[in-house]
Amino acid sequence: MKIRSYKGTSLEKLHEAIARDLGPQAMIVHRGQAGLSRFLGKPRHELIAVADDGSADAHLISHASGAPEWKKLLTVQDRKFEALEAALERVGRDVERLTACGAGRSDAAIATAGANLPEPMRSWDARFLEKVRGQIPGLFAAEPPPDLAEELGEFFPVQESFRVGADGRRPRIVALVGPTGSGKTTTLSKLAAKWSLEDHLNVGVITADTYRIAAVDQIREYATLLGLEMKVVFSAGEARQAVESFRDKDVILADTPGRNFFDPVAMRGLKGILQAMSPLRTLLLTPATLERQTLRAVIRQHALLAPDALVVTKTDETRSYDAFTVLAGETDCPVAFLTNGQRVPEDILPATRKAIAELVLYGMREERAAA
Ligand SMILES: Nc1nc2c(ncn2[C@@H]2O[C@H](COP(=O)(O)OP(=O)(O)O)[C@@H](O)[C@H]2O)c(=O)[nH]1
Ligand SMILES: [Mg+2]
Repeated sequence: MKIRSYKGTSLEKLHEAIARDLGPQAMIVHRGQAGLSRFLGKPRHELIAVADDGSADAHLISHASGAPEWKKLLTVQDRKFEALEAALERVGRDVERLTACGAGRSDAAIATAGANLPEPMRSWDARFLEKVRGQIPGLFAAEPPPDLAEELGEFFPVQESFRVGADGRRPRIVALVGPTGSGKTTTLSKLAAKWSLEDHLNVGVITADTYRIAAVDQIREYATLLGLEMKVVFSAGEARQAVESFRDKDVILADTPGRNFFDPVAMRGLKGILQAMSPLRTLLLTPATLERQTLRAVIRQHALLAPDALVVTKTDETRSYDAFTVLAGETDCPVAFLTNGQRVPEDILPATRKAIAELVLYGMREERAAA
Protein backbone atom coordinates (compact mmCIF):
# COMPACT_ATOMS: atom_id res chain seq x y z
CA MET A 1 0.00 0.00 0.00
CA LYS A 2 1.34 3.40 -0.98
CA ILE A 3 -0.04 6.52 0.59
CA ARG A 4 1.08 9.98 -0.44
CA SER A 5 0.16 13.57 0.15
CA TYR A 6 0.29 16.12 -2.71
CA LYS A 7 0.17 19.89 -2.26
CA GLY A 8 -0.10 22.60 -4.87
CA THR A 9 -2.25 25.37 -6.28
CA SER A 10 -3.41 23.52 -9.41
CA LEU A 11 -5.74 20.58 -8.86
CA GLU A 12 -5.13 19.49 -12.41
CA LYS A 13 -1.38 19.24 -11.87
CA LEU A 14 -1.91 17.35 -8.59
CA HIS A 15 -4.11 14.79 -10.38
CA GLU A 16 -1.43 14.38 -13.05
CA ALA A 17 1.25 13.83 -10.41
CA ILE A 18 -0.88 11.22 -8.59
CA ALA A 19 -1.51 9.32 -11.82
CA ARG A 20 2.18 9.48 -12.66
CA ASP A 21 3.39 8.30 -9.22
CA LEU A 22 0.70 5.88 -8.12
CA GLY A 23 -0.87 4.81 -11.36
CA PRO A 24 -4.42 5.10 -12.69
CA GLN A 25 -5.87 2.87 -9.93
CA ALA A 26 -4.88 5.35 -7.19
CA MET A 27 -7.72 6.65 -5.02
CA ILE A 28 -7.96 10.14 -3.60
CA VAL A 29 -8.97 9.71 0.01
CA HIS A 30 -8.66 13.26 1.30
CA ARG A 31 -9.16 16.63 -0.30
CA GLY A 32 -8.55 19.88 1.52
CA GLN A 33 -6.61 23.10 1.70
CA ALA A 34 -3.06 22.99 2.88
CA GLY A 35 -1.60 24.78 5.91
CA LEU A 36 -2.71 28.34 6.60
CA SER A 37 -3.81 28.89 3.01
CA ARG A 38 -7.50 28.71 3.92
CA PHE A 39 -7.04 31.60 6.36
CA LEU A 40 -4.76 33.70 4.21
CA GLY A 41 -6.88 33.63 1.08
CA LYS A 42 -4.39 31.75 -1.16
CA PRO A 43 -5.95 28.39 -2.08
CA ARG A 44 -3.31 25.68 -1.86
CA HIS A 45 -4.82 22.26 -2.25
CA GLU A 46 -3.83 19.13 -0.49
CA LEU A 47 -4.76 15.72 -1.82
CA ILE A 48 -3.99 12.42 -0.18
CA ALA A 49 -3.97 9.44 -2.49
CA VAL A 50 -3.53 5.73 -1.91
CA ALA A 51 -2.67 2.92 -4.24
CA ASP A 52 -2.41 -0.75 -3.44
CA ASP A 53 0.92 -1.91 -4.82
CA GLY A 54 0.93 -5.13 -2.88
CA SER A 55 3.87 -4.02 -0.72
CA ALA A 56 4.04 -4.35 3.04
CA ASP A 57 3.03 -0.93 4.28
CA ALA A 58 0.67 -2.95 6.41
CA HIS A 59 3.09 -3.00 9.35
CA LEU A 60 1.97 0.56 10.03
CA ILE A 61 -1.51 -0.64 10.82
CA SER A 62 -2.89 -2.28 13.86
CA HIS A 63 -3.90 -5.85 13.28
CA ALA A 64 -6.81 -5.57 15.70
CA SER A 65 -9.54 -5.75 13.11
CA GLY A 66 -10.03 -7.80 10.08
CA ALA A 67 -10.85 -4.84 7.82
CA PRO A 68 -8.93 -4.52 4.58
CA GLU A 69 -5.53 -2.96 5.13
CA TRP A 70 -6.19 0.20 3.18
CA LYS A 71 -9.28 0.95 5.26
CA LYS A 72 -7.28 0.67 8.49
CA LEU A 73 -4.64 2.90 7.03
CA LEU A 74 -7.27 5.45 6.18
CA THR A 75 -8.61 5.40 9.71
CA VAL A 76 -5.16 6.18 11.05
CA GLN A 77 -4.71 8.96 8.50
CA ASP A 78 -8.18 10.35 9.21
CA ARG A 79 -7.36 10.71 12.88
CA LYS A 80 -4.08 12.40 12.10
CA PHE A 81 -5.77 14.83 9.79
CA GLU A 82 -8.57 15.57 12.22
CA ALA A 83 -5.95 16.53 14.79
CA LEU A 84 -4.12 18.59 12.20
CA GLU A 85 -7.33 20.36 11.18
CA ALA A 86 -8.15 21.22 14.77
CA ALA A 87 -4.63 22.65 15.18
CA LEU A 88 -5.02 24.73 12.02
CA GLU A 89 -8.38 25.98 13.20
CA ARG A 90 -6.71 27.24 16.38
CA VAL A 91 -3.87 28.88 14.42
CA GLY A 92 -6.45 30.51 12.13
CA ARG A 93 -8.33 31.96 15.07
CA ASP A 94 -5.07 33.34 16.48
CA VAL A 95 -4.20 34.92 13.12
CA GLU A 96 -7.63 36.56 12.96
CA ARG A 97 -7.30 37.89 16.48
CA LEU A 98 -3.82 39.27 15.85
CA THR A 99 -4.95 40.99 12.65
CA ALA A 100 -7.84 42.67 14.44
CA CYS A 101 -5.60 43.92 17.27
CA GLY A 102 -2.94 45.07 14.84
CA ALA A 103 -5.44 47.34 13.09
CA GLY A 104 -5.43 49.53 16.22
CA ARG A 105 -8.69 51.21 15.38
CA SER A 106 -10.89 50.48 18.37
CA ASP A 107 -11.17 52.51 21.53
CA ALA A 108 -9.65 49.57 23.38
CA ALA A 109 -6.62 49.92 21.13
CA ILE A 110 -6.61 53.65 21.72
CA ALA A 111 -6.44 53.07 25.45
CA THR A 112 -3.56 50.63 24.97
CA ALA A 113 -1.74 52.86 22.48
CA GLY A 114 -1.86 55.82 24.82
CA ALA A 115 -1.40 53.95 28.09
CA ASN A 116 2.27 54.82 28.61
CA LEU A 117 2.11 58.36 27.27
CA PRO A 118 2.13 61.54 29.30
CA GLU A 119 -1.01 63.67 29.59
CA PRO A 120 -2.66 64.90 27.41
CA MET A 121 -1.48 62.48 24.70
CA ARG A 122 -2.96 59.56 26.59
CA SER A 123 -6.40 60.23 25.21
CA TRP A 124 -5.45 61.18 21.67
CA ASP A 125 -6.95 59.29 18.80
CA ALA A 126 -4.94 56.14 17.95
CA ARG A 127 -4.70 56.92 14.25
CA PHE A 128 -3.52 60.43 15.00
CA LEU A 129 -0.92 59.00 17.37
CA GLU A 130 0.26 56.69 14.59
CA LYS A 131 0.67 59.70 12.31
CA VAL A 132 2.71 61.79 14.76
CA ARG A 133 4.70 59.05 16.48
CA GLY A 134 8.38 59.38 15.58
CA GLN A 135 7.75 62.57 13.58
CA ILE A 136 8.29 65.20 16.28
CA PRO A 137 11.44 64.88 18.41
CA GLY A 138 10.60 65.25 22.09
CA LEU A 139 6.82 65.03 21.58
CA PHE A 140 6.41 62.52 24.35
CA ALA A 141 9.28 63.77 26.52
CA ALA A 142 8.78 65.05 30.06
CA GLU A 143 10.21 68.41 28.89
CA PRO A 144 8.65 68.94 25.46
CA PRO A 145 10.31 71.38 23.03
CA PRO A 146 9.11 75.03 23.27
CA ASP A 147 7.87 75.15 19.67
CA LEU A 148 5.83 71.96 20.07
CA ALA A 149 2.53 73.64 19.11
CA GLU A 150 3.98 74.76 15.75
CA GLU A 151 5.35 71.32 15.02
CA LEU A 152 2.23 69.49 16.09
CA GLY A 153 0.10 71.99 14.16
CA GLU A 154 1.51 70.56 10.92
CA PHE A 155 -0.55 67.45 11.55
CA PHE A 156 -3.89 69.26 11.63
CA PRO A 157 -5.22 70.01 8.15
CA VAL A 158 -6.73 73.48 8.05
CA GLN A 159 -8.06 75.82 5.43
CA GLU A 160 -6.81 79.13 6.80
CA SER A 161 -8.64 81.39 4.40
CA PHE A 162 -11.96 79.97 3.37
CA ARG A 163 -12.47 82.59 0.68
CA VAL A 164 -15.77 83.28 -0.97
CA GLY A 165 -15.81 83.96 -4.65
CA ALA A 166 -12.00 83.74 -4.95
CA ASP A 167 -12.21 81.80 -8.22
CA GLY A 168 -14.15 84.64 -9.85
CA ARG A 169 -17.35 82.60 -10.18
CA ARG A 170 -20.31 84.35 -8.65
CA PRO A 171 -22.27 83.66 -6.64
CA ARG A 172 -20.29 81.24 -4.59
CA ILE A 173 -22.68 79.08 -2.58
CA VAL A 174 -21.71 77.84 0.86
CA ALA A 175 -23.96 75.20 2.39
CA LEU A 176 -23.80 74.24 6.03
CA VAL A 177 -24.53 70.64 6.92
CA GLY A 178 -24.23 68.64 10.12
CA PRO A 179 -26.12 66.88 12.89
CA THR A 180 -29.10 68.45 14.62
CA GLY A 181 -28.09 71.21 16.98
CA SER A 182 -24.50 71.30 15.73
CA GLY A 183 -24.75 75.07 15.23
CA LYS A 184 -25.56 75.36 11.50
CA THR A 185 -28.03 78.23 11.71
CA THR A 186 -25.99 80.13 14.30
CA THR A 187 -22.75 79.66 12.33
CA LEU A 188 -24.49 80.67 9.10
CA SER A 189 -25.60 83.89 10.78
CA LYS A 190 -22.06 84.54 12.01
CA LEU A 191 -20.63 84.02 8.51
CA ALA A 192 -23.41 86.08 6.91
CA ALA A 193 -22.65 88.95 9.30
CA LYS A 194 -18.90 88.69 8.78
CA TRP A 195 -19.06 88.57 5.00
CA SER A 196 -21.72 91.24 4.61
CA LEU A 197 -20.64 93.69 7.34
CA GLU A 198 -16.84 93.22 7.33
CA ASP A 199 -16.12 92.12 3.77
CA HIS A 200 -18.98 94.13 2.19
CA LEU A 201 -20.15 91.21 0.12
CA ASN A 202 -23.68 91.01 -1.22
CA VAL A 203 -25.00 87.98 0.70
CA GLY A 204 -28.19 86.01 0.06
CA VAL A 205 -29.58 83.37 2.41
CA ILE A 206 -31.39 80.19 1.43
CA THR A 207 -32.85 77.83 3.96
CA ALA A 208 -33.82 74.28 3.18
CA ASP A 209 -34.50 73.67 6.86
CA THR A 210 -38.24 73.35 6.59
CA TYR A 211 -38.20 70.26 8.74
CA ARG A 212 -38.76 72.17 11.97
CA ILE A 213 -41.23 75.04 11.93
CA ALA A 214 -39.19 77.20 14.31
CA ALA A 215 -36.07 76.81 12.15
CA VAL A 216 -37.35 79.13 9.41
CA ASP A 217 -38.25 81.80 11.96
CA GLN A 218 -34.85 81.50 13.60
CA ILE A 219 -32.93 82.19 10.41
CA ARG A 220 -35.41 84.80 9.19
CA GLU A 221 -34.78 86.75 12.38
CA TYR A 222 -31.02 86.81 11.68
CA ALA A 223 -31.48 87.67 8.00
CA THR A 224 -33.83 90.54 8.88
CA LEU A 225 -31.40 91.88 11.50
CA LEU A 226 -28.60 91.86 8.93
CA GLY A 227 -30.83 93.23 6.16
CA LEU A 228 -30.25 90.16 3.95
CA GLU A 229 -32.61 88.67 1.39
CA MET A 230 -33.78 85.19 2.27
CA LYS A 231 -35.54 82.38 0.42
CA VAL A 232 -37.14 79.25 1.84
CA VAL A 233 -36.91 76.13 -0.36
CA PHE A 234 -38.78 72.85 -0.03
CA SER A 235 -37.24 70.90 -2.89
CA ALA A 236 -34.24 70.60 -5.20
CA GLY A 237 -36.22 72.43 -7.90
CA GLU A 238 -36.93 75.35 -5.59
CA ALA A 239 -33.29 75.43 -4.51
CA ARG A 240 -32.28 75.77 -8.18
CA GLN A 241 -34.79 78.62 -8.66
CA ALA A 242 -33.60 80.40 -5.51
CA VAL A 243 -29.99 80.25 -6.71
CA GLU A 244 -31.11 81.59 -10.07
CA SER A 245 -32.94 84.52 -8.46
CA PHE A 246 -29.83 85.31 -6.37
CA ARG A 247 -27.66 85.68 -9.48
CA ASP A 248 -26.64 89.19 -8.39
CA LYS A 249 -25.26 88.02 -5.02
CA ASP A 250 -21.55 87.60 -4.28
CA VAL A 251 -22.25 84.71 -1.98
CA ILE A 252 -25.23 82.59 -1.03
CA LEU A 253 -25.32 80.90 2.35
CA ALA A 254 -27.53 77.83 2.47
CA ASP A 255 -28.86 76.40 5.72
CA THR A 256 -29.93 72.77 5.81
CA PRO A 257 -31.99 70.67 8.20
CA GLY A 258 -30.15 68.54 10.73
CA ARG A 259 -31.27 64.99 10.05
CA ASN A 260 -30.39 61.67 11.55
CA PHE A 261 -27.19 61.01 9.64
CA PHE A 262 -27.70 57.26 9.92
CA ASP A 263 -30.89 57.59 7.83
CA PRO A 264 -29.84 57.02 4.19
CA VAL A 265 -33.15 58.34 2.80
CA ALA A 266 -32.81 61.64 4.67
CA MET A 267 -29.17 61.97 3.62
CA ARG A 268 -29.97 61.31 -0.04
CA GLY A 269 -32.75 63.93 0.11
CA LEU A 270 -30.25 66.43 1.46
CA LYS A 271 -27.75 65.51 -1.23
CA GLY A 272 -30.42 66.12 -3.89
CA ILE A 273 -30.91 69.68 -2.62
CA LEU A 274 -27.17 70.36 -2.47
CA GLN A 275 -26.72 69.06 -6.01
CA ALA A 276 -29.22 71.63 -7.23
CA MET A 277 -26.87 74.41 -6.10
CA SER A 278 -23.66 75.20 -7.95
CA PRO A 279 -20.83 76.15 -7.58
CA LEU A 280 -21.08 74.80 -4.10
CA ARG A 281 -18.75 74.52 -1.15
CA THR A 282 -20.04 72.46 1.72
CA LEU A 283 -19.07 73.04 5.34
CA LEU A 284 -19.64 70.15 7.72
CA LEU A 285 -20.22 71.18 11.33
CA THR A 286 -18.66 68.94 13.95
CA PRO A 287 -19.21 69.92 17.58
CA ALA A 288 -16.07 69.59 19.73
CA THR A 289 -18.37 68.24 22.44
CA LEU A 290 -19.20 65.03 20.61
CA GLU A 291 -17.85 61.81 21.99
CA ARG A 292 -15.26 60.23 19.69
CA GLN A 293 -17.30 57.37 18.21
CA THR A 294 -20.13 59.75 17.36
CA LEU A 295 -17.67 62.17 15.82
CA ARG A 296 -16.27 59.42 13.61
CA ALA A 297 -19.81 58.45 12.60
CA VAL A 298 -20.58 62.08 11.73
CA ILE A 299 -17.55 62.20 9.42
CA ARG A 300 -18.29 58.85 7.79
CA GLN A 301 -22.01 59.37 7.33
CA HIS A 302 -21.54 62.82 5.81
CA ALA A 303 -18.94 61.64 3.28
CA LEU A 304 -21.88 61.25 0.88
CA LEU A 305 -22.27 65.04 0.90
CA ALA A 306 -18.57 65.49 0.01
CA PRO A 307 -17.79 68.29 2.47
CA ASP A 308 -15.00 70.68 1.45
CA ALA A 309 -14.10 71.78 4.96
CA LEU A 310 -15.11 71.40 8.60
CA VAL A 311 -16.31 73.87 11.20
CA VAL A 312 -15.58 72.73 14.74
CA THR A 313 -18.34 74.25 16.85
CA LYS A 314 -18.92 74.62 20.59
CA THR A 315 -15.21 74.67 21.48
CA ASP A 316 -16.29 76.74 24.51
CA GLU A 317 -18.48 73.93 25.81
CA THR A 318 -15.69 71.46 26.51
CA ARG A 319 -12.29 71.48 28.16
CA SER A 320 -10.97 68.50 26.26
CA TYR A 321 -9.92 68.95 22.66
CA ASP A 322 -9.22 65.36 21.68
CA ALA A 323 -11.93 65.86 19.07
CA PHE A 324 -9.31 67.53 16.86
CA THR A 325 -7.11 64.44 17.02
CA VAL A 326 -10.12 62.29 16.11
CA LEU A 327 -10.90 64.52 13.11
CA ALA A 328 -7.26 64.60 11.93
CA GLY A 329 -7.02 60.83 12.44
CA GLU A 330 -10.24 60.17 10.57
CA THR A 331 -10.12 62.55 7.62
CA ASP A 332 -7.92 64.89 5.60
CA CYS A 333 -10.81 67.34 5.31
CA PRO A 334 -9.40 70.66 6.59
CA VAL A 335 -10.91 72.69 9.42
CA ALA A 336 -11.92 76.16 8.19
CA PHE A 337 -13.52 77.77 11.28
CA LEU A 338 -13.84 77.32 15.00
CA THR A 339 -16.83 78.62 16.91
CA ASN A 340 -16.60 79.38 20.60
CA GLY A 341 -19.93 80.71 21.82
CA GLN A 342 -23.52 81.62 21.06
CA ARG A 343 -22.96 85.28 20.26
CA VAL A 344 -23.63 86.35 16.67
CA PRO A 345 -21.42 87.42 15.02
CA GLU A 346 -18.52 87.51 17.52
CA ASP A 347 -18.01 83.87 18.41
CA ILE A 348 -16.30 82.54 15.30
CA LEU A 349 -12.66 82.53 14.23
CA PRO A 350 -10.71 81.18 11.29
CA ALA A 351 -8.92 77.95 12.11
CA THR A 352 -5.14 77.96 12.32
CA ARG A 353 -2.86 74.99 12.80
CA LYS A 354 -1.23 76.56 15.84
CA ALA A 355 -4.53 77.47 17.55
CA ILE A 356 -5.74 73.90 17.17
CA ALA A 357 -2.45 72.41 18.39
CA GLU A 358 -2.48 74.73 21.41
CA LEU A 359 -6.02 73.72 22.29
CA VAL A 360 -5.10 70.06 22.00
CA LEU A 361 -1.88 70.44 24.02
CA TYR A 362 -2.77 73.03 26.62
CA GLY A 363 -6.55 73.63 26.57
CA MET A 364 -8.36 76.97 26.58
CA ARG A 365 -6.26 80.14 26.66
CA GLU A 366 -8.32 81.64 29.53
CA GLU A 367 -7.76 78.53 31.57
CA ARG A 368 -4.05 78.68 30.84
CA ALA A 369 -3.90 82.33 31.91
CA ALA A 370 -5.77 81.57 35.14
CA ALA A 371 -3.55 78.62 36.02
N1 LIG B 1 -21.79 77.32 23.44
C1 LIG B 1 -22.01 77.35 22.13
N2 LIG B 1 -23.25 77.19 21.65
C2 LIG B 1 -23.42 77.22 20.32
C3 LIG B 1 -22.35 77.41 19.42
N3 LIG B 1 -22.86 77.36 18.16
C4 LIG B 1 -24.19 77.17 18.29
N4 LIG B 1 -24.54 77.08 19.59
C5 LIG B 1 -25.87 76.86 20.19
O1 LIG B 1 -26.29 75.57 19.86
C6 LIG B 1 -27.70 75.54 19.74
C7 LIG B 1 -28.07 74.97 18.38
O2 LIG B 1 -27.61 75.85 17.38
P1 LIG B 1 -28.28 75.94 15.96
O3 LIG B 1 -27.51 76.94 15.20
O4 LIG B 1 -29.75 76.16 16.05
O5 LIG B 1 -27.97 74.48 15.44
P2 LIG B 1 -28.54 73.75 14.12
O6 LIG B 1 -29.66 72.86 14.58
O7 LIG B 1 -27.39 72.94 13.61
O8 LIG B 1 -28.97 74.81 13.17
C8 LIG B 1 -28.17 76.96 19.92
O9 LIG B 1 -28.57 77.13 21.24
C9 LIG B 1 -26.92 77.79 19.64
O10 LIG B 1 -26.92 79.03 20.31
C10 LIG B 1 -21.03 77.56 19.96
O11 LIG B 1 -20.02 77.71 19.26
N5 LIG B 1 -20.92 77.53 21.32
MG1 LIG C 1 -30.76 75.14 12.21
